Amino acid sequence: MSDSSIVTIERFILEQERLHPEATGDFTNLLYDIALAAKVISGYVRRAGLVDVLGAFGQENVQGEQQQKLDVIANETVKQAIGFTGRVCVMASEEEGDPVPVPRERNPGKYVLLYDPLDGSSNIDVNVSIGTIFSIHKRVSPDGGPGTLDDCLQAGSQQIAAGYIIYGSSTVLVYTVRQGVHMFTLDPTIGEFRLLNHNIQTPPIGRFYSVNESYYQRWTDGYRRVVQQFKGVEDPAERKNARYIGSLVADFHRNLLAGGIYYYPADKKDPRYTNGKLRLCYEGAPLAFITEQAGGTSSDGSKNLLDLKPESLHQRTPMFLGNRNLVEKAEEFIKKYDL
Ligand code: FDP
Repeated sequence: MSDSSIVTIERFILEQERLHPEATGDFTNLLYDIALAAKVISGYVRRAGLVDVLGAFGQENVQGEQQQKLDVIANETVKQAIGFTGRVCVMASEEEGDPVPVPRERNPGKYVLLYDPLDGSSNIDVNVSIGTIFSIHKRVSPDGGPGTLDDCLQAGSQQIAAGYIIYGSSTVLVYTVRQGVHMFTLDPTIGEFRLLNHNIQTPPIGRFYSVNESYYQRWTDGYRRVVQQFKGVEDPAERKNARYIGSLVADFHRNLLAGGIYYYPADKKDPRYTNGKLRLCYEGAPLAFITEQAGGTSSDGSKNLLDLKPESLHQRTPMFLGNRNLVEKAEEFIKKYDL
């Protein structure tokens, strides 16, 4: 048995905290709280079909999308696991219209949590991998008072941590605190996340491209050229393999480990998606932060996603995530044909 097989997330996070003698432990505990929420959500996902958690909830979320029962359960789980601890001053969820304040009876803490409780939820009923994504900032509003919208609307470059949990063939938690990207698997026999891999670097050569090509007719010329490039239309040596699950965390995770590019373009025909479908705060910024730490990069077509300061909580943005050379190649085409 290798040593890494007995490193739990608690031990790993604690060892990282020791590198910062000034740390109060609040941040470490916030990461534990997230791991706890992940275990609870994983429990629901694993029992899907056995208990009544599948299917539509019967309401639309703030994005006008059908909420699934598991979306609602996951959202409540994160709120319950984190809202009462006094470690955050405000939260923002993809499933909620406004920032989620911490309960009145709790002292607001110094951190801000933004999260997508269950990404890819349209896949729940067909047993495809889904995920939770999170992003942590330090508050910018004065200590002690309630958190504000400004705390939530910070550029991705200001994140102090980001991560995701993928509920797939196993439950895997990936996170970064600006010191590499680390990956843990939930061991169901002991109920603990165990270290699987630390300091993950994405392979230098990207093997995959991931995009929903059924929207080809709705893309600008630049986005079409990008996909032609990855199909090897001009130069067969540039061809990549296509892989698209349609569940962002799963698509991102595969490309992080195997190398590749994920992209979700702007849609020039559907007025809801003129800036693409995915959200900057809950999807783009945290995944951009992780990809950057793993040696990749991100873009909205011309700017690094981490440099975008959101103007609203649920702002959407086109996005490219993955191997640096592939993202730069995509930017080149957008610049040449669209700008
Ligand atoms: P979903 O609507 O199932 O929640 O976050 C939005 C998202 O999933 C991503 O996980 C996924 O990559 C994308 O939508 C899939 O959208 P398309 O069906 O338009 O490709």
